[in-house]
Amino acid sequence: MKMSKSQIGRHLLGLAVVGGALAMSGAAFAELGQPAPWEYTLQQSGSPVMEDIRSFHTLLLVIITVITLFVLGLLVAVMVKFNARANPVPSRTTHNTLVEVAWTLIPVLILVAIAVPSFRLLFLELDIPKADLTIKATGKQWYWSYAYPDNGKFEFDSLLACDETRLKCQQPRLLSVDNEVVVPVNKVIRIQVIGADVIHSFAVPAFGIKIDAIPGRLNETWFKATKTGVYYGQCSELCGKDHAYMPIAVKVVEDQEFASWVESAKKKYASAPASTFASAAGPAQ
Ligand SMILES: [Cu+2]
Repeated sequence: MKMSKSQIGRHLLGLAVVGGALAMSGAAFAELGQPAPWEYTLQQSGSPVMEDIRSFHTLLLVIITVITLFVLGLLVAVMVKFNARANPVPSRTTHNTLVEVAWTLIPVLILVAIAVPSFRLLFLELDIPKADLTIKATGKQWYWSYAYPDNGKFEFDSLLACDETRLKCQQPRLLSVDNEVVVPVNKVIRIQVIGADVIHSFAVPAFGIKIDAIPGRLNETWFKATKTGVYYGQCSELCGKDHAYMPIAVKVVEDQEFASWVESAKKKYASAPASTFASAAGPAQ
């Protein structure tokens, strides 16, 4: 079948419209704490740190766009005004003190303007506030184990719940786990991260955290979830054949629900510490 140019044009336009609509719908249905199809921005923030990461990202995007447009404008001006036809007798200027000082100073000022919020953000991430709760996450090939030293020292394993062999699973595929980490809302949670065998990385995008789990070295980071819900993350350091199958799921609940979960978890995990394939208290929503 041969298509005329206008037909091809219409097909391309149709494709663009469908693509655009898909992108918009993906963005519109983005759920807090998990990625969405066609998502091209950062995940919605679920913690103050991620809030700051997002606004820093937006600031950089504005700066880089202005610089790119400015340089593009200069290039176009040079091409139009100073080509051989428009400007047959070129100027022999080789130095201009004002311009040279300006193109040295202005980039320095831009870098300083970027450095100030950048360092503020780094310190916010690294300076762990007084923690309300400490959890230890251990990366293993290929699952995570969590310990609650403040709440009765229980410990449990968290394994992938929905993989490609279980397509009927109602929870997000490759992200949900059998035993979620449960934390109270609006509390500072300190996460201590370590690797048991190789290097893993504990990352939850909506909280703006990503920290390596290194054998023999205890790393720590923190987050404060501001809304209840389930937040998903993944191991973010290539750690072997099942690297893609060791997700992280953090369930943020109200204080009361957390207290009752602790009581049931203490009993549930007391007899079989760090058991494998212990079934979850309930499915993730
Ligand atoms: Cu890993």
